[in-house]
Amino acid sequence: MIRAGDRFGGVRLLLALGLALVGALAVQVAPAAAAGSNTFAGAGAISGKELSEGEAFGSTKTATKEAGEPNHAGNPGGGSVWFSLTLSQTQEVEIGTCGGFDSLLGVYTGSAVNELTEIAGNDESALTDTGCGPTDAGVRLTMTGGVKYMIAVDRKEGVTGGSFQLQIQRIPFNDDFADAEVVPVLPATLKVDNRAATKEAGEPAHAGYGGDDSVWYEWTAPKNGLVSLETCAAEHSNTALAVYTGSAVGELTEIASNDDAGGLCHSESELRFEASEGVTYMIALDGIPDNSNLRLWASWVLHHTLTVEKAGSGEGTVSSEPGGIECGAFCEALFARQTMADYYDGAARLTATPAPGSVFTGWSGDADCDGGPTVNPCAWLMVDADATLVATFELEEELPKSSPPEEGDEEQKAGPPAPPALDPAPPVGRPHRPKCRKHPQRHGAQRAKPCKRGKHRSQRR
Ligand SMILES: [Ca+2]
Ligand SMILES: [Ca+2]
Ligand SMILES: [Ca+2]
Ligand SMILES: [Ca+2]
Repeated sequence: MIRAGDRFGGVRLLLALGLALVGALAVQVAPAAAAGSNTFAGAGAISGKELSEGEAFGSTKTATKEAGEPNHAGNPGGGSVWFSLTLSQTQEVEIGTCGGFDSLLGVYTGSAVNELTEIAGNDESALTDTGCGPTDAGVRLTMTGGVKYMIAVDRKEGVTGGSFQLQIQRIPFNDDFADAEVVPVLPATLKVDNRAATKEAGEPAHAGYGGDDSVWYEWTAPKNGLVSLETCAAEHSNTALAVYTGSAVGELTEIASNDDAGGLCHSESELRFEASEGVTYMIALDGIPDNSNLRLWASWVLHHTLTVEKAGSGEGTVSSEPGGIECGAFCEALFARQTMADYYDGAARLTATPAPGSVFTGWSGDADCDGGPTVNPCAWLMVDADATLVATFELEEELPKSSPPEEGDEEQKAGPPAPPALDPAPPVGRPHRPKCRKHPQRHGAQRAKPCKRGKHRSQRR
């Protein structure tokens, strides 16, 4: 069945700088649920929506065969229904019928029913990605952009016809290892409809995953560094990821792989690997043929230096979790945003501890603390740069004292403004989190925890 793809509305803030490949393909084609026609001349035009959502329908029940009409798939048939399809660019596609009867399929070019050139025909489909039953018909062919193709669905001779769906899926350009899509620069979001992708002879099971709907990416590291790959934004998808070196699909060396990342990623995938300058990595993305809108997010794992400074009349220390900063003595450390959790929990947590007689009054500098400048500890939301965090400690005795106002003496009692009230520190392990977001890392505001999701589609089956 062709399924409506998951929709994504947001755009990752981080992509603004380095996004290179978003949707390598935008084939404007097919079906706003086009209806077939009994006559060749009235063929239902499949158009108006992306091919990935393509679906057309009709019924052969009362349809007839026209004078001069060819036998579809070599069978006399008797009740044909016609569609036309013109792609904007050349594309390999899979076309299949899905009905409750023994169907035939024919694809032609030509402008008259008695003057057609057969491009493809089929009776019983061996295709697994389209077609619903053993008597459904399906073909895989390359359609040339700008050419009008005529598609006939017929009922087999002597068979009672009925209603059917005509399913059209595009074959991803990077289905085969040899056609891997080159990823020129990180970070990148790689979008693909893998429903009609296939498994090649000799291709390994990625992360041990039994899927056979792989697409390939090729990326050459411009420098040494830690790289992150994840599909976690493609909600309700069961994916597998694997990274290899090697020049043939049957002779690969696995570098890293993951099937189910678990946690917030559910059955989607997430992995990291140490990339070496100049080495070409082959990345396989596999998944159940269930999502026309898979997305692979590839990025460097960010490492940035956080520098802590102290200000104010008081004394105190600042320490970090993970370790690295014990300021006074060590006021600078390198931190990595290692996991999905770091997107909203902060790359490091900085705790300010005032010395006796001093009070911590807040954070400043260009480091962004989750929850605001007075929450202690500070969960540092690393974005894409080194940052400085200033902890201010004031001597308790120098802080203005507040006293209850006396009646009729407001003006005299109005002293200097009171220091900012400290927000209560959140309990350890439960940092402040605003409302949830479906795709936190694609909103740039990396403070919100992803919303809880329901059971995965595959788990509901
Ligand atoms: Ca007909
Ligand atoms: Ca058939
Ligand atoms: Ca493949
Ligand atoms: Ca998985």
